[in-house]
Amino acid sequence: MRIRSRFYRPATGSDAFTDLLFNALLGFAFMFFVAFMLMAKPDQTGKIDSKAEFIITVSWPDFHPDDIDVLVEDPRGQVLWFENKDTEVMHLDRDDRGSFHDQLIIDGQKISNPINQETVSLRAWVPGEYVVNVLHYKANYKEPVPVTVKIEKLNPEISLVYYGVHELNRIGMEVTAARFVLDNSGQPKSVNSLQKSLLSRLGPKAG
Ligand SMILES: [Ca+2]
Ligand SMILES: [Ca+2]
Repeated sequence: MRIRSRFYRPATGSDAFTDLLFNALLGFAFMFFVAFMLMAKPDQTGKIDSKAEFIITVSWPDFHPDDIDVLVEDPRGQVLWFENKDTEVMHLDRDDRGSFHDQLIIDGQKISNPINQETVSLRAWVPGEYVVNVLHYKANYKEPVPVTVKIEKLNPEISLVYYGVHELNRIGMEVTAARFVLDNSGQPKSVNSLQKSLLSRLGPKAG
């Protein structure tokens, strides 16, 4: 690489050393660039797919320390949850763990993000039944936690498929908030809350 060609002089011992130094600097600059690119890689968590067809929002009171999880089974039997945040058609934005890891540093000041929310987007839909469960993964109090579940269809305009509040009061408690069937045109039918455990199918890590 003739980077120094504008300043060409006959090569001397010190020039060879300068070349070596310059190449080493280039190497460092390249490594720094690569490291920066890795650091600057956008964090996919918290991102909502703007092309989603349906959004499922599970939330519980601000600043509450408990960890609640959403689990969604699609018509093909695939289950989306914190151990499996992506399927072909569904995406979970993040595993909100209550107040754990909710501290932010803004202008040198440590503040707590009050929000407790997990959001599932359905990028596409397939006909059949979806099951939406909520799980009390970590409990800190004996009092029940009110968990709000909202399911919205986004296209062609936002419409509510389901809205309800479910109380969870112990570790491992799993509740089916809603089951709904999408017909061949993507229209939600027969919304109900018949209980169905998804956790029992997910192996020893669950609970
Ligand atoms: Ca969670
Ligand atoms: Ca939180």
